[in-house]
Amino acid sequence: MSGTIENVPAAATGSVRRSRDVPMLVERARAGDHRAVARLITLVENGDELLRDIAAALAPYAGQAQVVGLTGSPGVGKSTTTNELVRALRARGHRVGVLAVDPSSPFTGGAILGDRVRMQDHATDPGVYIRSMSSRGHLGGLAAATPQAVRVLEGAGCDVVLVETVGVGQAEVEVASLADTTLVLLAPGMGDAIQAVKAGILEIADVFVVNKADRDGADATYRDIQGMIALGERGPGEWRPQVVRAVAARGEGIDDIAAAVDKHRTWLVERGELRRRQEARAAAEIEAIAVGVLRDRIGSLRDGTELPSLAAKVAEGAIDPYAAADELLAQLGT
Ligand SMILES: Nc1nc2c(ncn2[C@@H]2O[C@H](COP(=O)(O)OP(=O)(O)OP(=O)(O)O)[C@@H](O)[C@H]2O)c(=O)[nH]1
Ligand SMILES: [Mg+2]
Repeated sequence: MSGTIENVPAAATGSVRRSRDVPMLVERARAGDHRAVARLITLVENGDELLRDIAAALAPYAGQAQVVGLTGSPGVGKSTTTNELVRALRARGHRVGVLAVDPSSPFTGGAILGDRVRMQDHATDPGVYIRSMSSRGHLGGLAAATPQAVRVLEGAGCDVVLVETVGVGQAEVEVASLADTTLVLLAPGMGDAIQAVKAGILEIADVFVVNKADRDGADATYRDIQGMIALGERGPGEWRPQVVRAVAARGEGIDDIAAAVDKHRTWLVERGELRRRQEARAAAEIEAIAVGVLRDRIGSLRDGTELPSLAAKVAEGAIDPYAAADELLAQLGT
């Protein structure tokens, strides 16, 4: 596969300014030009005015990539596992995209560097795209930018897109909902199994990976999580989360992880659940975009007379804020 990937000079992709350049840029990305892919992701990340054209050009490729999310506490071994999964997927001849997403901190320079270093094995492989994203400078937030970045990688012909997210707060639940299959990584001795349940992670995990199985306490973690899964209620035919042990740092257990992902994939397809998840994601995307448009319009009314005059009426007690909001919405509809 890598033999068919051609290199296009930087100048050819660096000058995209107009709508009519977008289809060409997408074509280059599909041909395997890494710079074109990088440029597209930067444009969608920045909420560029070409975003609509890019989305339109990428639309026909929707749903063609398998999206796999990896989440878990800091340092649990997500990047190491991702790196090994990329190796396994490349051995099968797949083209692979990796998004390393850090929703927690605006200062992720270190983390990005760390990810890059650990995935250096694939740096020169033309069949692998690796991209880090942090919340810094994102218009509309990371939750808005990440699905579009996945679409770029999908449009670029990636068979599999791996999305690594640090498991802090609720952000990873949001980003994990991007994935067809979500892997939750745990490590022994971190109290992770308990925390997993608290953070609502149990609901989003399709596969649990007990990584660092070379460490003491791995068996206990494995038993804990199995116990919690056993307690969970599920109807007949519902997916029962798989639990896999791994020592990602030594490449052990990676085949088992890949097998669990395959098994889940088969279940998704057989149950019609894959399409259901894709549609749920599309609904969330549409909603987020529509809400964004509405917010912008309301913002523009701030500068006009409508919102300030309504605010004055509410402040002086002439009308209540609900009635004022109705008036504002009626104004938007026109
Ligand atoms: N002992 C042991 N160490 C591991 C294993 N897997 C990864 N590590 C080490 O754990 C550390 C963190 O690994 P990463 O892959 O960067 O973890 P991460 O979850 O991506 O970390 P963040 O992205 O910073 O949240 C590194 O020093 C790895 O070498 C393992 O199976 N066993
Ligand atoms: Mg990492």
